[in-house]
Order: sequence, then C-alpha cells, then structure tokens
Amino acid sequence: EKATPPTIHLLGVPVQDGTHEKGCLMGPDALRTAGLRDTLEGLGFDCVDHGNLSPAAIDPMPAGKGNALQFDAIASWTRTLAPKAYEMAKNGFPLFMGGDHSLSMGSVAGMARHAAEEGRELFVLWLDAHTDFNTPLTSESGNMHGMSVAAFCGLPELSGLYEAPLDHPVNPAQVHMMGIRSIDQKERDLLRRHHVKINDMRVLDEMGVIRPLMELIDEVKSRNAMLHVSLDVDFLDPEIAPAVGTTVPGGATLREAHLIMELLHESGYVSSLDLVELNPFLDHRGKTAELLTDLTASLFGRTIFDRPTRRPGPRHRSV
Ligand code: Z70
Ligand code: MN
Ligand code: MN
Ligand code: MN
Repeated sequence: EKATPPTIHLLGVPVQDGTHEKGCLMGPDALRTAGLRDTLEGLGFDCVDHGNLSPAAIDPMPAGKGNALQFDAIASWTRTLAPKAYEMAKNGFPLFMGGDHSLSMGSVAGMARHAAEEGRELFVLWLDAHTDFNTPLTSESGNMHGMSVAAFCGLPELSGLYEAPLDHPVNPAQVHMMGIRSIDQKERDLLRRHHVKINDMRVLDEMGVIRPLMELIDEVKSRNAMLHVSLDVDFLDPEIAPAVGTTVPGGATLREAHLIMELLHESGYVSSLDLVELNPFLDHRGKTAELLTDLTASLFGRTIFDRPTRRPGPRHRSV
C-alpha cells in the first residue's frame, strides 16, 4: 500500500545580503522559469507556491558582530524565515528556493523546531564546496553565507541572529557534509572542535558517494530522525553548474549528484530541501536552473527506468 505523497510547499527566499556577489535574488524566479513546480506536479505531487518571502524590519542590534557584514539584514531574513519554515513543515514538505546560503540559518532552525515537536531529531546533509562553519570571529571575508552551519548549530557568536537563543540547535555531529574542497584556516579548528562530519572531495574520489551517503541514511533510519538536505550550487562542478558566484573547480559530477538524490528518495527520510546560491545573472541559457530542477525531480522519485518497489521506512508505516 502506498503512502499519500506530501504536499510540497515552495518558498522563494531572495536573500543576497549573505554574499558579496549580486544576483542570487533572482534565484527563485529562475527556478520557477525552469518549471520546478510543473516538474513536481508531473511526478504526482500537489504543490503550493507561497511566493517570495520579504523580511520583517528589526531594530538595529548592538555591536559585537565581529567581522560579519550585513548582520542585521541577515537577522531580519532569519527571524522571518524560521517561523515560516516551521509552519510549512506542519503541512508537508518545505522546499526553499534561494537566495544565498544564509537562507539555511532560518530554514534549518525552523525544521529543527518542527522535528523536536514531533519527538524526532534533525540531521542535515550539507552538499557544498564549503563548510560554512565560520563565525564573525573567524571569517576572513565577513560574508554571512559562510556562517550558516555555525548559526543553526547554536554557536553563541551567532545567536543574535535569532529572536532568542535556539531551543533546538542542530547537533554538529549530525551535520554530514559532502563535496567539501574549500575550508578557511580558523574554520578548520572549529569544525574539529564541534565534530562536524566531513566527507571531503578525497573521500568521494576514493569511495564514491554511496558509502558515505548510506552511512548517513542508516544513522537517520536507526534513530527515526528527519533529514534536511541543503544543496549549494557550488557542490556541483562549475562546468555543469556555472551559475554561482564563487566557482571552485573539482566539484561533483552530474551522475554523482543524481545518484545522491535517487538514494535520498529511496530512503524515504528527507523532510525538506534548500536550493541555494543559484545566481541566474551568471548562468548560460538557464542550464544551472534546469539542472537544479532535474536534481530535485530525482529527489522526488523520477527514475530513468522502472525500479523495484522500495520498502517504506518507519516514517511511512502506519502505527
Ligand atoms: C569562505 C567564507 C562561501 C560561497 C560559501 C567561503 C564562503 N569560507 N562562499 N559559499 N560561495 O567567506 O567564509
Ligand atoms: Mn563567498
Ligand atoms: Mn554554501
Ligand atoms: Mn559553497
């Protein structure tokens, strides 16, 4: 017997204050233009497009923001997005269309609160060239898209982004990163100290994507946790995904990325998705927006040919 598919809630989050490169604010509309909604409906899902979020104004915050640029602007986005994400999660599967990666400060915080309310833990799969674990004290650039993971893991240097310090910070040991090939010096020490799970590019070169990914999926299943997936365009090789501000050579291939999405679909445990750092100003004939749409289709069950029926995990079983 098949479980009813969740309604997919699309939300545009046109934030670009987290990066030095302008253009991410067009990301949500490029994904709409690429036909993301039609694609998901074609796979049998009901979709609701909530339009684009606009951040509520906040009072200017006191000093103590270190090297961070646009701290107050990012706090406005985060404080607006976190409760919205939490609400959307009650009614289905939230899909966040960025926007730069500072978006995850809000999306993941909202999902963590939702998971906690359901009595479950939240794991995060971070697909990125970068670890985004800087704080205002370690960042060399000051760009806040390089601080997202540190923020939703509750590092105190970033707690001012939220209405109140997080009740449900994500456990850094439950953040699994893949595709990593650029880490700042001081960021390295922080990642070690907090036991973030890092599968760098060498790991993928040596053993492919399946082993590290199944390690994560098995852990999520054994704890009956939820899994949030955060996909930064620069996870992918710039040859196939040019529409990104900071290109880092040696990224994931089209086939690795699709395989990850297919395995994630089969797990049945993915609760929510960020598509971030798409900069349509730098794209070639929409190819990056279309690639993100295709990868999302794989995450929602598109296959090349028939697959044996999958066995649903506990999430889909009725009690
Ligand atoms: C660097 C920093 C970054 C892009 C993440 C890079 C951050 N670690 N850049 N994604 N495109 O500035 O903190
Ligand atoms: Mn950057
Ligand atoms: Mn990133
Ligand atoms: Mn990145």
